[in-house]
Amino acid sequence: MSKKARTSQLNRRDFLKMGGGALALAAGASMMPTVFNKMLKPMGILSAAPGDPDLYLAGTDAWISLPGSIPIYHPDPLAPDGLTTYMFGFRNVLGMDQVTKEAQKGKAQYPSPLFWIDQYDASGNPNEFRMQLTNLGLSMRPDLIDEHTVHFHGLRNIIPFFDGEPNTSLAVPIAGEFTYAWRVREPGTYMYHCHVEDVEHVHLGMTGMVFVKPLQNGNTTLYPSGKYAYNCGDGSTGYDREYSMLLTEIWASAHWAFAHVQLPNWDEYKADFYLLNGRVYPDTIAPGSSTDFSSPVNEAGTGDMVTPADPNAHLKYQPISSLVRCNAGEKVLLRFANLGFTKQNMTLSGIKMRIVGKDATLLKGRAGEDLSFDTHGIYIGVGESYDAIFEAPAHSTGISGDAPDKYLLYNRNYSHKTGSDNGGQMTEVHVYPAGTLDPQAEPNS
Ligand SMILES: [Cu+2]
Repeated sequence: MSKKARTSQLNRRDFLKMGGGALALAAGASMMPTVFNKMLKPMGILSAAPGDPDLYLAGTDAWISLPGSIPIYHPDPLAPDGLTTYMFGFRNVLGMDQVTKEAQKGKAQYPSPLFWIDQYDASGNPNEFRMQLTNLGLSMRPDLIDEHTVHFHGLRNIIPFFDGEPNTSLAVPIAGEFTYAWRVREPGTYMYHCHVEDVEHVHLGMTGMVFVKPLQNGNTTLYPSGKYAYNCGDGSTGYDREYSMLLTEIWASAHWAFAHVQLPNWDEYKADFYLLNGRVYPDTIAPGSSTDFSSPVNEAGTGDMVTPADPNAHLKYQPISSLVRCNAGEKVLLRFANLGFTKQNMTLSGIKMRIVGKDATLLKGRAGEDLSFDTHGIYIGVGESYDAIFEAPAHSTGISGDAPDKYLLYNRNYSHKTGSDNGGQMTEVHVYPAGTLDPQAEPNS
């Protein structure tokens, strides 16, 4: 992604004219007095350097589709046709005019948009990533005036101001605007989520993944693709294709409760659905939309999410596919993260994975010793991330012809896959004969 030129400063006269806190109201928002007081000081400081955002998220609500039936909660009788489950979430509104942006209220996606950042290079190109956040309110719950934030989970050296934890920082009220600015020095796999009422807003769906790309990228002498998970120095984290694998959960009655102006009792938490990138198998292997957050593709005219072709129209607000496609001999990076409330084990049957990173840290010791390891399955705790690279095995040409060989990637806890008739955290790895597929254009494609 190319960096845009930034207008780094409001001029001094504009700043004095508007006054610190008044900038919070620049979008024409009317706010609760308490919210205004809370935001007064920080907004004035931040808005001195607005710049163009690399990504523009809007917090709102949504309906998604999950299979099966759980009387009386699922499908929710209030859900629009073809959809089943009430959610909170984010939506990428980059490039939309004000009217189109506001029309996205009630049209969040799940999980939240995937995005990626180049590692900050203090001596070279200063790469500062800017994420603007607004809050469109909740279409189903006009009585709830919850704020939203973005907490960049695992980001080191962050100042509280950009941390998204609302008690020590600030949060964005309905119609408010705030721009986060990050310089990330540690490459790896991260996640993000809203931190307001975080059990609620995380469980209701305000969760997504972030990749930080290492400075070593572009160096083709260590690995031909020039793409690496980390600054490994030896090509050991080189890969040809990469896939986010975000693990989350849905407790149907809690989602029903929010749609029906009730409060769930979180003591009774029991997930009904275990999701991979916001879907359950076999929806996980259905095609997805583009993940290029810098030029989001939306429905012409309305700015709504694009409706997938039949038979996948029900996945309109669940745009991320988990189908792994690769050529024999290629290296594939699986970026796992868990933002559910339960530890999981993801197992790849028939192919060894090499775990090269954990929690955005290369698995090398202080003296450079190799701490990576081979495994078929990896336990992923809540809030943890793992980077796994596998080499696609030879294709069984002669037995399958040109059809891909298929391997399963699944949660080995079978109770998380069956129960009701949902399929859970499972997807497929399709290995094609060498040279069949073009190079990957963007993650998860
Ligand atoms: Cu929120």
